[in-house]
Amino acid sequence: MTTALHADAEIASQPQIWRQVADFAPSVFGKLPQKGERVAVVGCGSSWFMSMAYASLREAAGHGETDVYAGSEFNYDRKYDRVVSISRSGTTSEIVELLGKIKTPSVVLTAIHNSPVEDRATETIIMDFADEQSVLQTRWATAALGLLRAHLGFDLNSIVKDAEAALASDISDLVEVEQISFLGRGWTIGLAHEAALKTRESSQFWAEAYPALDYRHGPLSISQPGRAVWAFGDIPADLVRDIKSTGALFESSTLDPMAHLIRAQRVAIAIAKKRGVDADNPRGLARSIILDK
Ligand code: F1P
Repeated sequence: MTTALHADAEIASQPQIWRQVADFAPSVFGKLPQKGERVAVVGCGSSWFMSMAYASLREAAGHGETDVYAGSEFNYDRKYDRVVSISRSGTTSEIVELLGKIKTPSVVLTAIHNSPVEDRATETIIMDFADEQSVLQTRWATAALGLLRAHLGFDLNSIVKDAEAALASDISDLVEVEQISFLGRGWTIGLAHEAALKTRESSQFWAEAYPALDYRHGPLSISQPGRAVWAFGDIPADLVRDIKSTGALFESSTLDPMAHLIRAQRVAIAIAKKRGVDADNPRGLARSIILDK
């Protein structure tokens, strides 16, 4: 399949969307957790992985203890000052249910107006300009994480050029491999999971994700010529050496890791096209997962 997908345009729009997020962000900073608050971040699928990245960044930035949960796995016995949730659709069952149950002040990031999550959350941040037509989340995920990074003091405009470089870069070698293991450390572990989800969702491709140092505790056995290991952010030199000695293609980048994720999004779509599958409508997936009661 060689036709243009919604995902192609949505991936390509990220430099512009990140600029919009940078402009929009200060208007909603007051709805986000204050420094020192004990926070839980929740989401499902891509929104969970962006939650993971944010939780790690927030705690590392000294803003306070920040736990992360898949929407279905929230620990209702723990005490938090605020719950941050991410849901593009605003209708994902686990998030709707969670926000309905908790008494803790909450804020939800969503792309949709008048959604069930808005009804239940204390505060809502709507980024309708980052919504997508593809079922596959790409620019929504980076817009949501970008907003949260901006609140932690990061200048999103400073990485727009990295996003442009990621869009212009050559991905041809990566499209040829039969398997990719994505690695990260700290906040980039969430990006590794998101990259692996993207390739699995878009084309049923075999991809895995690990904290970089844990990759040596078994999964490295997968590594061989014709497969790739992809690091988001820096990983130790001796681990790079061990990966390269397996003959796998090693991918790393000096770009900001969120911009490096754009390369993974492009690889996912290119593999889907090569396999003749529709990346906009992944097998077995809907824009929003609404569970039966
Ligand atoms: C979360 C999600 C997506 C997934 C698919 C189904 O949606 O799991 O990550 O790709 O679109 O829904 P949301 O809660 O962010 O709308």
